[in-house]
Amino acid sequence: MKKQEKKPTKNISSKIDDLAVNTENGADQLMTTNQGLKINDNNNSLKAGERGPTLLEDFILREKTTHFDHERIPERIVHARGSGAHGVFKLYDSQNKYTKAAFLNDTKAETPVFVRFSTVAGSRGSSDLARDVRGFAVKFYTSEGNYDLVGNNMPVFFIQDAMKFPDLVHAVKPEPHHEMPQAASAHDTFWDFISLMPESMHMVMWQMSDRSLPRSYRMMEGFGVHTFRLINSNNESHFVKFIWKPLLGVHSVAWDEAQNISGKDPDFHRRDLWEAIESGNFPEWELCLQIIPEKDEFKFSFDLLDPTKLIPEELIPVIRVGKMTLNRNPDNFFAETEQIAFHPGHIVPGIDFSNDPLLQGRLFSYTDTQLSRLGGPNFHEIPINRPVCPMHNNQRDGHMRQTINSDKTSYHPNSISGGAPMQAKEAEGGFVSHAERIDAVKVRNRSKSFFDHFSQATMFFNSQSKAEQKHIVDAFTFELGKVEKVYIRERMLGLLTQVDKSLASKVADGLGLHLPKAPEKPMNHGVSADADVKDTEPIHVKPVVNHSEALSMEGTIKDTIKTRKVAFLVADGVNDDSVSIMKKALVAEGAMVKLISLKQGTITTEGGNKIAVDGSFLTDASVLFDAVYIPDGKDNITALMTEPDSIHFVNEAYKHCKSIATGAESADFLKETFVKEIDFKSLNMEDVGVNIDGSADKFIGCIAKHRFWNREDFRKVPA
Ligand code: HDE
Repeated sequence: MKKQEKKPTKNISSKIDDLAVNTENGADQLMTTNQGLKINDNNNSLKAGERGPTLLEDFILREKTTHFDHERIPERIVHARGSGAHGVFKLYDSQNKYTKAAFLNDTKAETPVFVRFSTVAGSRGSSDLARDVRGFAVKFYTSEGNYDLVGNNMPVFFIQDAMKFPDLVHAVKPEPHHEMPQAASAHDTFWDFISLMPESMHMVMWQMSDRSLPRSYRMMEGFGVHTFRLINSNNESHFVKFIWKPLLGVHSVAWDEAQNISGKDPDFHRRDLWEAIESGNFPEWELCLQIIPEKDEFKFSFDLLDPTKLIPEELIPVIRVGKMTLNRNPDNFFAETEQIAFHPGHIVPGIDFSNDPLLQGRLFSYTDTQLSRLGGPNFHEIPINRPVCPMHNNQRDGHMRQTINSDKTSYHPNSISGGAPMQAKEAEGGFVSHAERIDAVKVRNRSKSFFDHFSQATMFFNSQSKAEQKHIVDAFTFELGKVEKVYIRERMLGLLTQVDKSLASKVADGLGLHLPKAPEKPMNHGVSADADVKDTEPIHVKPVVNHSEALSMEGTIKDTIKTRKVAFLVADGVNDDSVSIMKKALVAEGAMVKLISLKQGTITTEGGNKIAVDGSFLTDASVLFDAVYIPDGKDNITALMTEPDSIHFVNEAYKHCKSIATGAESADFLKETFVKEIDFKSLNMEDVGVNIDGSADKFIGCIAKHRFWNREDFRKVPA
């Protein structure tokens, strides 16, 4: 793969590059100790005689070993596994009506960004394809300081109050007695907690949907989740929700496929992001805002401060305000992706917080966690975390301090340094918190406006396509099927009846259980310690919108095959034109083609040409591709027909509802596969994503549709 020329994203990159050390072409660079002493022998330790014991004196061995022994830092308590990239954000139109934030005012500015995508529950070395929420954290290096939009790929969260976060994370992480299962929510402690926390039902619907199995980080939405505030230069405030929309559309894989990918390539998403950027296919998202005037704060049947609620786009449309493009891979995973420190409290003038109790709790946690993860209070000096604007204050010293402050004063006010650094007036860009009027009694309580736990869960379910609903039923049946304690399964069924009766009864059927007559009481163990739980019972309201189109992936962008991976199954005797014409057509549309054969090396075509293959049935699998094509050529077909791995390859692609194409001659191959089960007499082949006439146009149209989930209605294919 051609390495892209480095495209530095201005300030942040040049700052990092200043400190970058690259020994790749350093033929004249001699190896030294960390003190600069040239090393003469890096193969042997210092011993008393050739066969004697190693001497304690060997400071070179000790320095090397000591550094190695301390190369690991604690992984993130959540979101430990992640992948990052550099890029830029460009604004379409000034948003000065709503905010004074410079990067949302200046349409000429190219704001450098670093994005880190992550799974939540798994460890650093876990698989990318776990059924999980994905983190979507963006650091904007703005002219007014770093702004972090630390979101997820789902618009709501499990809990309403930060007080419950350690409980939630303890419940989902591997169980403490045997540290199982890794990167999975399908176990007793998670569902025990969820079944006692009705407020989590909306989020759990998202988590059990295909949204938790993205095809690619590049094909995920991002959400700020909480309601924030935008403040304009007149100090007027609007509430806002932040959303990222990917220009390639929102797409997912099948659960069976996800499990196979975890084995075949646990780095599937990381590799996908890396390769897309290296090959110049820069991922893009539009930043969208949902703006709510202050006067409308109480207009909705749900509370804007409740992070288990979204605002349907039917009620508040999204405004697309700018585009983010990721255009450069990190130079060093540890230095950048691992050491980046996000914080929802990193804001700039023009952006402020709402009183969402989950957001408020996050404001403490993120700095605190970096103290142990990155080893002290100076993590802002790590190159990836530095702001690109000037930074001065009187904070000093601490572990691993990099800055050498040469001035005498480190206090304010002072006269010795002429009063510097001075406080910035508001007109000079000084940050002033929004002057929200608060006149309240100090309480440890939850607002009753947070007590509707089901209506949006129902709205989400109603908004899904038939196939998506089926996947949700399957996901609940799988996850609860892994729960050992039957009373937890039953309690969950009780909650599901509150979301949708048909969903609950299908899951009950799959688990071989009866639906409970009524959900277990009290339902709100999570909300109040009060013995009289009457007041804390969830309330039932009708979904504010019955069907919200943006919640389903069915209607997403499906007009491009850019970066889609297509496997050509080939063997000796393959027809030259059948390969080259199809390949040319697909590549012209931006797809990536790989020739897969019985073994690696070269094959000889019908025309006697030798062509190199890109992989074999041993190194590659259908789950790593979006579509599969079997070109013409008599000998090619005979060889493939007698190879069980090629038949499995197509059967699996068929099972995962991917596009399959053949030439007119190679259509015979499909007789050996489950494709033969389709009743083509009553169905149009393109409606089920199978093309047997070698037409590139039809194949391209089908690949763009992503998947043909309707195939799941036909005969089931064994894995
Ligand atoms: Fe986080 N979260 N979180 N979170 N979160 C962390 O910070 C926390 C929440 C999110 O790529 C930690 O540096 C609390 C919601 C992302 O580095 C930690 C609460 C949302 C990332 C932490 C929440 C998120 C984190 C772990 C409830 C979506 C990864 C390591 C009050 C809007 C950022 C770290 C990256 C990471 C705390 C809830 C998103 C422990 C206390 C809601 C994307 O500080």
